[in-house]
Amino acid sequence: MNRPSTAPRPTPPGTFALWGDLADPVTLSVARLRRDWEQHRADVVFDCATSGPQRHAFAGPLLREVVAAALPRFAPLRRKERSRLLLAVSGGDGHHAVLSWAEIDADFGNAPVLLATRMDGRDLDEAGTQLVVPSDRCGARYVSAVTGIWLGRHHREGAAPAVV
Ligand SMILES: Nc1nc2c(c(=O)[nH]1)N[C@H]1C(S)=C(S)[C@@H](COP(=O)(O)O)O[C@H]1N2
Ligand SMILES: [Mo]
Repeated sequence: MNRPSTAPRPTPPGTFALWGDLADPVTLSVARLRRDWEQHRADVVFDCATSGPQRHAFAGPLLREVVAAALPRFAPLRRKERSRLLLAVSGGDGHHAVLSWAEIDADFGNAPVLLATRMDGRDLDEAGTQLVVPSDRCGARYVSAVTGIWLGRHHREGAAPAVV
């Protein structure tokens, strides 16, 4: 963790940028997610406010393993430093969802959040990876066609606003 990187340029179709408070942003393809990390399965049901319950079968690596392996300097952070990390996941259509790192960290919430390489028997190489949050009841954080994942630290700047 050191100097902030700038926002990435648009990535090639089906790929996403991993960037933020990190020395070296990387661009990852679905093929690389499949090749370089163990694939986990998740059969999920989530609810959508507009279209009702959806059932899907996903496979892909754990988000925490991709972030930790792609950014080796991150791994040695102590638990107390990890507790203020944030992740923002962006779809190419402008849909965004945030997670706290602690939700997925094995020392904290340990949620098996995936970056899918496959959905319902179809590879996602062309569409791009999809965030899979099996512990969510609602589908809004299942961001599809992911183009960016930002990792950053919360910074408290100045005094808290006065309570009115
Ligand atoms: N990129 C992107 N991903 C998205 C959304 C979106 O608008 N854009 N909508 C979310 C919402 S609200 C739901 S309920 C699910 C819908 O999943 P479905 O395609 O299986 O219905 O996708 C989620 N992922
Ligand atoms: Mo939804």
